[in-house]
Amino acid sequence: MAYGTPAGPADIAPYYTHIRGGRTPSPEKIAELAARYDAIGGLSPLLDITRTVADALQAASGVPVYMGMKHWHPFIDATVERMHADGVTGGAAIVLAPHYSRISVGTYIKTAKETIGRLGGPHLRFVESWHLHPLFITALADRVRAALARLDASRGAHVVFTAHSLPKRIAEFQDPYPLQLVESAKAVAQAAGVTRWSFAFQSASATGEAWLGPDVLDALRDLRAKDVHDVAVCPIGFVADHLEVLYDLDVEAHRLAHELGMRFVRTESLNASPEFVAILAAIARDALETTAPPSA
Ligand code: FEC
Repeated sequence: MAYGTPAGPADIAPYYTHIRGGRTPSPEKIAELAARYDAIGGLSPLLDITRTVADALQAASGVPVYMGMKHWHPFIDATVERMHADGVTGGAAIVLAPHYSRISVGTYIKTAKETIGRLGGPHLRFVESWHLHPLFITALADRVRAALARLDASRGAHVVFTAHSLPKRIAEFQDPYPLQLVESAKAVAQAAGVTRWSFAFQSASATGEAWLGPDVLDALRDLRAKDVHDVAVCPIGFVADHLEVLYDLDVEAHRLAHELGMRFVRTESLNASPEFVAILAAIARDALETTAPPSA
């Protein structure tokens, strides 16, 4: 399961409305979002990347792989319906986001479970988080090292790990999201032999409530004030190139770093790399091995 993305400009308004739980955004907000898609070439590559990952995983595992999206076609509920119609009785369900929050990964799972409840199957084993999977940590550590190699090591480069911000109210239900993010960042830094690193959130929405910080843009200003000139950003909360990586980091954060006189690089995303397919195959195998047989 993945986030979903508009398939064309006409989808932007209904997609945004779906993200907001059915509340239609103002024309100004829709225009702002359309401008961000324009700035990354018109569309996000997220759906294509996810489809390539699904096909590669199916080829590698020999098990049928279905793809369902949280906010656009093919929606998760339609995918579960298709699995049921195809006669699938059991399987593993993985969200392409490594860290669990009740209001992110939790809602993918809730949607799938509601559809399963309505149909009476298939029996799926849900993987809630995989943020410390050894193959994930190794793949990111390799990418951090490669990013640092593009900077001037003699100038004391700093790594900023980032993930999507969420409203601060998640603390009210002891959500594991912030802790899991720091656990991943710590493990990757250690595996890459990096000692100068920090964590920041990105992509907070202007919803009127407080969101988790520090924001990556403030983190960059802070580092510059501390005389850091070279920064590598690693979006540890995302697995693919999409709007939040290609715009919020590659355009917005990059532009700020440039204005501050800093050198800025971003780690390569896992996308449809063989390493990522291997990570998913390992997670799926573990989940399938522990799946209880479907009840008769
Ligand atoms: O490339 C694409 O077309 C899709 C990029 C995309 C990804 C993504 C991932 C996450 N989001 C998470 C939480 C929220 C919350 C709100 C929210 C709003 C948006 C908007 C767009 C958007 N998100 Fe997203 N998110 C992506 C795109 N996200 C577009 C609407 C415009 C805006 O606010 O910037 C606020 C909802 C509200 O207003 O009520 C909360 C989280 C993730 C990472 C985990 C995951 O992938 O599921 C958490 C990719």
